[in-house]
Amino acid sequence: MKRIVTIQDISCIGRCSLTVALPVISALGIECAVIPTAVLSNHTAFSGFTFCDLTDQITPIVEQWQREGLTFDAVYTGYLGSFEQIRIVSHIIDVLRAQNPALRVIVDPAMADFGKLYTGFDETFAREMTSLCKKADIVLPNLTEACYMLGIPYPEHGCSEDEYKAILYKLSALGCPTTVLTGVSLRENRIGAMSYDRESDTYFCYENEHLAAQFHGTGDIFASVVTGAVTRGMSVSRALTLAVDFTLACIRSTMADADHRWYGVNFESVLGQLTAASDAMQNEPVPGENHEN
Ligand code: PXL
Repeated sequence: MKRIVTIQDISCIGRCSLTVALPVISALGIECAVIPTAVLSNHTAFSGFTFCDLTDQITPIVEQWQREGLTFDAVYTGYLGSFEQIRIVSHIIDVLRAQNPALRVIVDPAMADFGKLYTGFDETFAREMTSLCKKADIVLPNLTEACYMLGIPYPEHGCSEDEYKAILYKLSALGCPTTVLTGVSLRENRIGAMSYDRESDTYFCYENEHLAAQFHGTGDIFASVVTGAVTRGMSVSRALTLAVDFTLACIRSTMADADHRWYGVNFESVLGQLTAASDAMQNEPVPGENHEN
């Protein structure tokens, strides 16, 4: 079984970061190790929150794993709370890559959405995130995060296909071979993701229905599905398709629940779709793709 380590906060209430990464990656048939970077009472979109910083735990946890001889197939980073955490996580990527040269590094620069940075972040932090993206195999910003990382204005009224492509191309110049932009909408009532693969110089886009609702945590769900799927050997384009469809299923199930909560999506009721996708990957290896035995 593949093993991933995900490095991000645990928001005790909020259906984001570790509380979605763990179930999603597990449902995809992968062992999911965690390094919690901070414990928050709830995510930062609530009116207030407690924050217990765990920066000093990150390196000792990894050093102990080194002593045990534990290795990883992938590292997936999400919300990080400080410059120091970015620096430490960047070093950990070097250490784990030295141990496993085939390590896949997936970076979700979770720090902004809907044109605004999350509480507690500023523009210099956003620029610093680019240093982590340089070490990644796949980066998955939304449009807001991409604009902050590139230091360009957020296009309030959306983008044309060429504008999305230009953003992806500029992001890839930061040094990451595969860049994925989430929240891409080329056609009315459609939304999805677009990727750029630097080696083959090709773009890929997949959209599905755009429902008139916005929920927190969907970026974390999307990134967790992509991470799990590519670690299981899926191509990036198939992983994006699965992640777009699953994120839509989460939003649908949330909207169908009259008592739904504002702070996150009802991913629990559709998690079986990922278990099914995981079983299908086991049973129907796709020719030319790097599948497990
Ligand atoms: O979903 C991203 C996220 C993760 N972690 C924390 C957050 C947010 C978004 O607001 O506040 C603590």
